[in-house]
Amino acid sequence: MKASEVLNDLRRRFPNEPEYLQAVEEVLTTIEDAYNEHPEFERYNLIERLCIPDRILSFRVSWVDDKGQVQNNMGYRIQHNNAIGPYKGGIRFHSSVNQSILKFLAFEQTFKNSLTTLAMGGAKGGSDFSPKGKSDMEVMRFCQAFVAELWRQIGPDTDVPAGDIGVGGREVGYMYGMYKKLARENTGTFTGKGLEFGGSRVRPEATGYGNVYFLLNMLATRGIDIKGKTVAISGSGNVATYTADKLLQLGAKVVTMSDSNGTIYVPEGLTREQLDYIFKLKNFYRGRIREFAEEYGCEYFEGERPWKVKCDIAMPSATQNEIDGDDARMLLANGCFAVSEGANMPSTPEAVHAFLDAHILYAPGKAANAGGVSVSGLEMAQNSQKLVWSAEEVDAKLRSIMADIHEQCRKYGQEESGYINYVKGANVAGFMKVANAMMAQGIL
Ligand code: NDP
Ligand code: 2IT
Repeated sequence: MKASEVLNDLRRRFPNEPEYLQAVEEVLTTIEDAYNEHPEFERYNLIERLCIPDRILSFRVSWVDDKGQVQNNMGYRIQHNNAIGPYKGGIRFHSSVNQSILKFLAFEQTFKNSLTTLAMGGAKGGSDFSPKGKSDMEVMRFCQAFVAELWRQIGPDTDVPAGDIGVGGREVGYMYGMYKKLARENTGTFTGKGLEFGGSRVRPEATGYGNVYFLLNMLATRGIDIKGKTVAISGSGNVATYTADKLLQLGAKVVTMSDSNGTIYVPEGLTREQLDYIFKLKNFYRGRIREFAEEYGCEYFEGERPWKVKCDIAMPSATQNEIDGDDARMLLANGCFAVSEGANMPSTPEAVHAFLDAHILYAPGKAANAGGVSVSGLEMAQNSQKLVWSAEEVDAKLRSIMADIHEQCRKYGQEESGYINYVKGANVAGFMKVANAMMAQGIL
């Protein structure tokens, strides 16, 4: 089947999975030329096999809340493709989680992991459980119940989960503890673990730092210095806070952060003390970003996203489809010349086209946020070696991987005019590696 026929077929078969179809459509429309150059791919029906996950595990997770009530959530693990290495990808705990969202994330992860230069296949998992407002004990009981079901399906060379929205160091610790008890081994089947029990230095920072390193590579193609630039960030979780941290180190001005209730606006740029406050607010008190506005008396846009403020650079770091066509046009009208995605698929197709048409520097998540899973890959390597690398060593490897990903995007995405279409570059580079590995291994 031709790529466009596969897409139509998937639309017919999975009509209720809009996020999955959105992610697939973007990839299939950009790899079509590369695909057509290889008639053997069509003979092996490669695209369809690459779009449909290897398997979808879904299960009920029952746990007891602090009031003694029994709660039931859905749990999932989507093992999308393991042509180049063990299944690998995060776990998301959020009330919005459903099969479509996890399928899009597992699909994207396959291409992202291919770009990292490391040997990792793609997967994603999660639950419609929300840790927000839950006690530590409730979160622990939920994580244990989730893993009591999942543990048989994962392993250090089979499938290695990690964090994502709603899953940070606390949740990974609880899940890994339960996994270890059941599997009776210490081979590090989760990444994002605490430093005391097999975690890697720089893993918490890796997605945010990696995104800034990717941005620096993009800016270098136009001779632009990051120093003094105004950056709008969305989110205030793991990715957003470490993006802001690195930007502050480099002398950029971070003017917004947000959560699902609203956006804070600090036109003069966050200070180091203010960023530390946000970090504590979110990680220890598990509070709302509104509380920052109350503490520092800055502007707060209730129920709004950051994209109406004047900025040079936007780094969406919250969730999918958080920049729509209107937001994108507003950013462009305000002079934004670079967008580097910390979140997965934060821009709608209309927004992506607006950025590409305007020829700004635009990095899709699967390239720009690959630093997180890259350092997860380095955590797996350290666990296998039973060694711990220094922060300097991990950070240097992260920088070099992000530069490598940038180069792959340039190689496959540079147009005759010189403009680098990072969407095309990332998709074609990610696709070719997985496709060649699948061809070499036969029909499975
Ligand atoms: P966190 O849970 O640490 O933070 C998520 C942030 O995004 C919070 O501020 C949260 O606000 C906000 N958010 C979540 N859902 C929504 C929503 N529906 N609408 C508005 N705001 C929302 O997650 P991460 O920082 O880990 O993840 C952020 C993004 O980065 C996700 O897209 C994730 O897939 C992606 N990513 C994460 C990686 C990682 O290593 N952690 C690696 C690569 C990509 P609130 O508290 O109100 O929910
Ligand atoms: O989207 C992602 O790349 C992640 N949530 C991190 C996955 C990982 O295995 O570290």
